[in-house]
Amino acid sequence: MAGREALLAELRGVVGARHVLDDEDVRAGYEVDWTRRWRGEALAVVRPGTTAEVAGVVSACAGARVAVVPQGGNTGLVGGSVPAGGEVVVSLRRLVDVGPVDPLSGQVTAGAGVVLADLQAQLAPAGRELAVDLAARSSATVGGLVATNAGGLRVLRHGTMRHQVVGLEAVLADGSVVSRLGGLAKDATGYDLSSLLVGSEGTLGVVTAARLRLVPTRPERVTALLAVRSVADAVAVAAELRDRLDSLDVAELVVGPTLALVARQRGLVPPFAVVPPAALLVECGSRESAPVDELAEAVLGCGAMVEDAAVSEHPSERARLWQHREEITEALQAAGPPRKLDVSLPLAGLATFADDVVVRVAASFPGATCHLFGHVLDGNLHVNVLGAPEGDGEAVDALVLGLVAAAGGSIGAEHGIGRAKVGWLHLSRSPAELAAFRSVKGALDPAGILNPGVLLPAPGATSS
Ligand code: FAD
Ligand code: 2HG
Ligand code: ZN
Repeated sequence: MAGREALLAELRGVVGARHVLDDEDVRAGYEVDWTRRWRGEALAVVRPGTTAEVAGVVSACAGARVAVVPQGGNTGLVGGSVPAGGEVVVSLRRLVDVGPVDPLSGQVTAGAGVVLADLQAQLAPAGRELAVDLAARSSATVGGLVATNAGGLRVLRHGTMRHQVVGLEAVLADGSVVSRLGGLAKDATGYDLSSLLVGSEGTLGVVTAARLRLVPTRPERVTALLAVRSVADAVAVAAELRDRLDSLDVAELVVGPTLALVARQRGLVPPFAVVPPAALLVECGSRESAPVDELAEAVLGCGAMVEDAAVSEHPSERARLWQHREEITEALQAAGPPRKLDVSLPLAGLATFADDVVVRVAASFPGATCHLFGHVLDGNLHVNVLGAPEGDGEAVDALVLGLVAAAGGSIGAEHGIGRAKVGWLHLSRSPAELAAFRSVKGALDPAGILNPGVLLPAPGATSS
């Protein structure tokens, strides 16, 4: 207890008393994750306002042998952003500086706490944007997007967050600061620490700022919701549209039962006479005029695979079409809680997996239903299982992730491993890879104070 009080006093000295939250009620929102499956009591929540303060906080915690949980918008879906018990939560949300857009390099530097939607709003006058977009845009932060290597809705065109990061500034476990914010497009001077931190889920360093590559906005947009006959046809149609349309930004799959669920839960009316076996939400963008004819022609070229289509270039109607895709996570949470799995498959095996997993889950867990949707051209399916008998959650995960591994897929496509998938990492990573992971972790964080129990099992009780 004396150690706790001494640490709190030191933390107050670093960030100021009002940014050390140790009151139970004030801490509460930082202690439970978005899914409400993961929660734990923090020793305190600390809100540093500068990189130097982050370094001071990490040093103080390292000195006291107290673990640190970095937290951004707390929208993560694998339990990596909340404490297990006894850690200091370091909220980066006050690091909200956005530098000027460099028109020559097309880059910007943003603080870790900048919320994605705010960043896009600040970039808009320069006619540029970050290429990563996702439904959690009004809360997810730059630091969280980097730390999870977030994917989202535009990966087919621009890649994941990794591909947008030119360099990072971060605080390492000993409190030292590493910084690569100079914006050099080429830099072959050894290990790429920035890249190593991307997707490290707060286990190797606390990201304080990112130098980001931007893309020109394509504000003239056309959106279509296409009814297709099967997941196999959805894959084929999406690939056909990608090959025909330079303007294609988005191709999102929603299977029929999931379309019906989101409509029911959110009071939406799908724009089809009957709910199809699967639907594809596609969107094209242009700087001049919405490529409506181009999209229509390409869709017609897909022949009988597309049974029906709702198309619009008008913002309010486009937003209505998007609701059938973007509101799925909220709808599942309201109907659930669901067992949430985020997997990727080789594209050639995606449809077979999608068909198999539905049948196998229903057969093994009476009353359970599989809801499938995702970023189809990335081979990324979100598998949410509703209605599995109480206590069968781990068995559901085992069945689904076993099928994924057998099909040559990944058990974690874009949400990360967090606490939720630690026990399954061996299905996607070899013993040699896991040993290398442990070596990297041991070298950069020998005392194991950065997010213990996330991504890799905690080596021992280092968290308090
Ligand atoms: P948090 O949830 O706060 O943290 C996530 C992880 O990053 C934790 O391990 C945390 O410790 C670590 N972390 C956070 N900030 C830092 C930092 N500054 N330095 C080091 N580590 C840090 N994800 C996708 O990839 N694609 C999607 O399409 C998508 N859609 C979503 C839709 C909804 C409705 C919701 C709720 C979530 C969605 N997500 C999606 C998941 C989530 O939004 C992303 O993982 C996002 O990147 C998390 O950002 P955050 O700021 O909320 O991070
Ligand atoms: C999405 O693509 C997110 O909407 C969330 O990655 C997926 O809720 C999910 O399972
Ligand atoms: Zn997703």
